[in-house]
Amino acid sequence: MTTKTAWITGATSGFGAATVERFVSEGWRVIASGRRADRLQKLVDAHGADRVHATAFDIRDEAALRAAHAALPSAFTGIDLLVNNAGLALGTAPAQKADLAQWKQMIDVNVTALVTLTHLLLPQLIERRGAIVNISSISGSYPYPGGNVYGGTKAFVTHFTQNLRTDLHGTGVRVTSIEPGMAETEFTLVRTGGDQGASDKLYAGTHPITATDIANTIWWIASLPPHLNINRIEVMPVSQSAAGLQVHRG
Ligand code: NDP
Ligand code: 8X3
Repeated sequence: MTTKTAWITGATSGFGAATVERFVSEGWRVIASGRRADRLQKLVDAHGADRVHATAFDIRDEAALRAAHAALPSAFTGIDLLVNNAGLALGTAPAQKADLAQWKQMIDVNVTALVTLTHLLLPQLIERRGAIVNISSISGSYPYPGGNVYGGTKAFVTHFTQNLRTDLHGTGVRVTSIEPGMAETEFTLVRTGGDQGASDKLYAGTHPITATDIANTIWWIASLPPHLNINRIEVMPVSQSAAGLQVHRG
């Protein structure tokens, strides 16, 4: 059987790191990207350079992204699956109190970098009848206080995914949006600027989604027979559900 290759962005932590483990354990080669080179190196040390190619760069830097692609070792150049996972939320303030720089950073990573890498890889994904899995979020479907631009970026990811699917009609390329709810990773630590207490408090007693749960979901989608496409999948912990609208009486 030919060894397949996945490019997994945001591989230094959370969903991305767990997905690297799952795909390597299934015999795939993985291109693992993220900014923290030390964490990527640990993946290489654990699995070997023939299985994991680590490439450390800031995904907002288009020149660095293109250079990373151009520098792929020959064994990793045939990419069968792109997992657009790198992303972040910054801040929980209402829009009127939010930091514009944080809004722009979320758009740069969650939207601009995602479409840039997708555009770069589309020709070979079409050639190989490959697949794209975009990590969106329930925040793209359900508004919540303080979700403002983060939810907006994920609504983009969800809809871009479905538009990609339409454009790729007939190519054999599979495209999926995964929309997870509350999952315990470094997500809230990042969102709160490093407040471990706030992160622990959010997840306490909730039995949230784990990174492994999402890695298993990505693996399930990727390992389905090639005539099946999961368009979108929303995943929540049992402890989370949608709540109603709000009314202000002045
Ligand atoms: P983590 O914070 O644990 O992981 C985020 C990953 O994104 C890290 O590997 C980080 O790498 C990478 N990343 C962030 N900014 C950049 C950048 N500028 N350049 C390169 N890589 C970057 O969070 P999760 O695993 O939870 O998040 C993964 C995805 O899942 C995100 O898109 C997130 O929005 C989404 N999501 C998360 C949910 C949750 O509740 N946890 C629920 C729904 C969706 P590094 O810092 O090393 O660069
Ligand atoms: C992360 C899920 O609900 O914290 O995308 O926005 S949520």
